[in-house]
Amino acid sequence: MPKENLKSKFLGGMIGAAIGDAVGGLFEGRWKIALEEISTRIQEEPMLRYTDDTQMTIGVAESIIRNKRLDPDDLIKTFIENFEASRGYGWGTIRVLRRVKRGENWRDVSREIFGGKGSFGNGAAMRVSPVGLFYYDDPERLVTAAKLSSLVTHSHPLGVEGAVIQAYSVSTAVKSDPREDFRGETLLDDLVDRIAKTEVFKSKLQAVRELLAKGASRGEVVKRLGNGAEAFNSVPTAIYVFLKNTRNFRAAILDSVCLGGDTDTIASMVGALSGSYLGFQAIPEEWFRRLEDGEYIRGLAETLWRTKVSLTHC
Ligand code: F2R
Ligand code: MG
Ligand code: MG
Repeated sequence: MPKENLKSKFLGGMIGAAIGDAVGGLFEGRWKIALEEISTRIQEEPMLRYTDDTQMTIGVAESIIRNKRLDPDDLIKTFIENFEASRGYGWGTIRVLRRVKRGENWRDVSREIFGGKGSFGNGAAMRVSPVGLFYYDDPERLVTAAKLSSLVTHSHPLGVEGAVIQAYSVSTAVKSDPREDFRGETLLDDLVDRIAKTEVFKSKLQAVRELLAKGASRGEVVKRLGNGAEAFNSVPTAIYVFLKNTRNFRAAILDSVCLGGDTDTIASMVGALSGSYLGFQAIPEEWFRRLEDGEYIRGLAETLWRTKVSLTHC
C-alpha cells in the first residue's frame, strides 16, 4: 500500500474512534434518539469532549509507541498515569486501576473482579484500535497483542474475544482499498470461521449478515445484537453499523448513535472501522476541528504510523 494511504488510514482510525466517542458521548445511556436531535446537539457543542474510550485508546497508542510493541506491564502503568475519573470509566476498570495503583499485580486483580470471572465489558474492545492499526499486516501477532491488551483489565474470555474481533476488523479495514467496495462477506466469514471462538459471538456475527440482507429496523438490530456495555452486546453491533455504512463516515456515526444505549462506545468502534477503511479525508473537517485534543490525537496517530513504517523497513 502507498505510504501516504497508510498514514491516512492510521489517522482516520484513531481520529475516527475519538470523534465517534465524543459525538456518541453526548447521548450515552439514552434510548430512542432522533437523527435531527443528534445533528442539532452536535452543532450546539462548542467542543466535542471525549470519554474514557479515547482516554484509554490514547494510552494504548502511547504505550505501543514507547515500546515499539504491546507490553502489558507498561500498558497498565500508562492507563493508571492517564486516569481521569471525569471521563466516566466502567466500574470494573476503575477497580483494577485502583488496586494495581496500590501495588497489586494486574494478573491477579483482573482475574478476581466480578466474583472471580473477570470482566466481559466492552472496555478492552473500545480501546483496541491502535493494536489493529499497528499489527494490521501480521494477523498472528495482532491476535496475541489484542489478547494481552485486554487481559490487563478484562480477563473474561468474552471480554478478550470482543477485543480480538474488533482489532481484527480494524486491521481488515486498513488493508482494504477504499476505492473498491468493502468485502463485508469476507470479513464476516473470517470472523465466524477463524477469529470468533464462542457461540455467543459466532451467532451474533451470523445475525449481522442476516440483518444487513433484510434491511432490518433499528429496533430489531438492538433486539438481536444489543447496544449495551458488554463486549458481545456492542462489538457485533459496531461491525453491523460499519458494514451498513461503508461509504460514509458521518452516516456511520449518526446511525450508531440512533441505536441508543452505549452510544459513545459503539460509535467509537464504528469510527475506528470507518476511519481505518476510508482514511482521514473522509472525516468531516468541522467535527475534527471541534474535537478535544484533536491535534494531539492526530500527532499520536502519525507517530504510531512512523513507528510502524520504521520497523517495517528495518
Ligand atoms: N462507564 C461508562 N458509562 C457510565 C458513566 C458515564 C457517565 N457519563 C459518567 O461520567 O459517570 N462508560 C464506559 O464504560 C464502558 C466500558 O466499561 P468497562 O471498562 O468494560 O467496565 P466494566 O465494569 O468492566 O464492564 C462494563 C459492564 O459490563 C458488565 N459486566 C462485565 N463483566 C461482567 C461479569 N463478569 N458479570 C456480569 N456483568 C459483567 C457490568 O454491568 C459492567 O459494569 C463503556 O461504555 C465506556 O464508555
Ligand atoms: Mg465512554
Ligand atoms: Mg460507553
